[in-house]
Amino acid sequence: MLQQVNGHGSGSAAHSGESLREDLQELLGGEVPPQQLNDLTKVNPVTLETVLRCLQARYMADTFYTNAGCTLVAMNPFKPVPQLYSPELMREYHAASQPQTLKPHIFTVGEQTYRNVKSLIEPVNQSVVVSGESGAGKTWTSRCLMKFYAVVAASPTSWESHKVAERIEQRILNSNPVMEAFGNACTLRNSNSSRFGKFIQLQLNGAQQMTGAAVQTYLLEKTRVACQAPSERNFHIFYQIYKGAHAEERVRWHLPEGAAFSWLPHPERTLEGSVGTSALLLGLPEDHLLETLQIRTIRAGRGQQVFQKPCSQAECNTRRDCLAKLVYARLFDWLVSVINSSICAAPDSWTTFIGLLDVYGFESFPSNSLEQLCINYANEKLQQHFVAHYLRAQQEEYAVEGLEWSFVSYQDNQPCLDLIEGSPVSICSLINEECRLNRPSSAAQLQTRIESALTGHPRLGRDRLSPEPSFIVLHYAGPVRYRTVGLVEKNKDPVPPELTRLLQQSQDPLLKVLFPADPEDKSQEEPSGQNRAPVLTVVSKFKASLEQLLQVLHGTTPHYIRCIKPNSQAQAQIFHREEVLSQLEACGLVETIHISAAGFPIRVSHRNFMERYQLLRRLRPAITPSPHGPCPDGGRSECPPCTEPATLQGLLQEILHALPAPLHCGRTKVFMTDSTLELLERGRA
Ligand code: AOV
Ligand code: MG
Repeated sequence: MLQQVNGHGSGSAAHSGESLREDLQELLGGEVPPQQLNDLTKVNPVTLETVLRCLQARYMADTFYTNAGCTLVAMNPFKPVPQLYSPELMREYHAASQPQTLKPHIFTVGEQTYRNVKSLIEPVNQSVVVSGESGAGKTWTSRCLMKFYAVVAASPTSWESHKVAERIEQRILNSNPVMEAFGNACTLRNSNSSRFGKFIQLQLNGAQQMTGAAVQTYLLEKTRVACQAPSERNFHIFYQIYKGAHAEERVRWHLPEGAAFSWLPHPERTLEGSVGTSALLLGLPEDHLLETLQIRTIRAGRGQQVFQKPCSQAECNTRRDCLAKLVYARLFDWLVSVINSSICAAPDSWTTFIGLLDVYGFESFPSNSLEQLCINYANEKLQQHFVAHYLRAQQEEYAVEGLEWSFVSYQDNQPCLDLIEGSPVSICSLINEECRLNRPSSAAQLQTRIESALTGHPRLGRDRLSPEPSFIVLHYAGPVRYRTVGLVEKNKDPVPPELTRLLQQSQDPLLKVLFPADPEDKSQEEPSGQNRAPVLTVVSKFKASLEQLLQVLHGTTPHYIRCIKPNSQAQAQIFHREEVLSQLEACGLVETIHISAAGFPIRVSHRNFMERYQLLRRLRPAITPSPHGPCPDGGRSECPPCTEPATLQGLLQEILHALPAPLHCGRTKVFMTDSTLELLERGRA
């Protein structure tokens, strides 16, 4: 399996194939069959250093996937590896009687989830949570998994229905490039960085064929439309249109060859006079557009009289940017709804789903604002889901069920979440409070309040040398410094009602759909002071949508893929130990391996176990006699919630005696490893 390294690493990262082989042998204590390296639970002893060395050796030998107990570690190859994603290989994993025995791959996870939707694993719906920092390979992984399901869950044999199935699967896959065009952009970390979160629910019917899908998106980074950090870019779609338009389209869209646009960063070009063109393209009268951008309408005073107030140059610019963000955000939502209506299955045509979660990864830039706070907050939430679901719940359940277990301690990120979203005081609550108070010097006030209310919090830091007001959050994946200036305004995300009304008057067919006229709208102008409606802030909305997502995830059996970025230059064959180490530490991989190595990931209620494996009793002679005795607490009479103790006990005893693999009976559930489940399933089959 270890091939000669065919590239050149840099500096200390470089390794020859020979020394890697030696490393691995030393690590594993002599000549060990290569397949044992496939799972980090087999590395002995399991420490950060040994895990790191094993991953490095595998990476340099072009082996990018490694099991780590319940999770799959996916190293980004940063080069094309087409043979790793061929339809033939997909079919091989699909056809395997025990896919876990093949080389670790995302297809193993794909196949496992696909089999689980029909098995006794509770709950039946499955989810794959793909995590990792920006540029680690989450979107790539999700795309490959979708292709995998499109192949293995393709439907039926008859030509008619095959055509229908193909259409649906193809449509689902085709939605990817469209969404990436509008929602991805080049950042300092990743040239195809997802600027929105995505949860796609692949819907399956009783015969496990994909009948449709539903996409849910989370918080598009719409500020990018009007403003990008140095060396970053706007959403891909603008460059694609610019490059792909043919002559006639260029005329129609006012896109002359070599034209300059201030929102599309390009080093050589400068801008300048576009109101007329904008008005034309927006289907609005030029004077009306200009007036709305330049004059603010407000109501003030006791009688709520209407005033018109000219805007300063800076205010005009803000209104212009706001208009662009408004149009783009509605366009994106509309696009998602169009995609959903073309791929969604009829409610009665599916029974189970496999959910794929691909969100924006953890980010830390030289300057970080509300966008990064939300992105990193989402990543904290997902890490907590993992901690709660796997590291904590798994171990607590062993205790409750009466299994013998020595507790493995782990890094809990709850304190960081308390700092960000907790009550009564947290960063989010303080930002929201400043929005509500609507004070002129909100950034300074916010800085003071964070310092007075939260200083001393174990996850809050301060950069005393920082030239601007800021605070540091010590995230699970590393510290991030956030600028205070701009947070409150971005959180308010104010949309002057005149702008919406302006767009409602557009003659453009698409804008008419995006901004339908609202006959009920009486609010002709912006109310002032006390009359403002309470604002539903960006973080409040985001928090609510994250909670909804976690609810969905809680109703599924989760599977975790940890994408790791081997270097920050996006180069093949370079493994930066420090960078990988901090990613391994951040996600608690070593603890995960310890718990997985000793644990029993499969748990089935007594009743389900009975129903499914009853028939194995008749097959007893077909099962090899056991080298080990009965389970210590297996099926004894003290299984109170079991409805049929005697029968269960009998069944368990028989199976336990016959099985060459561990099976443990808890108070209400039977616990086992993947390999035991596989064995039972084979017996059944
Ligand atoms: P991300 O989704 O984790 O970042 P991507 O999935 O976009 O990262 O991966 C970044 C880049 O790495 C891709 O554009 C590919 O060039 C390369 N890459 C990733 N996985 C593979 C693979 N398996 N084989 C070959 N190349 C790969 V972000 O969305 O920024 O958090 O917001
Ligand atoms: Mg991505």
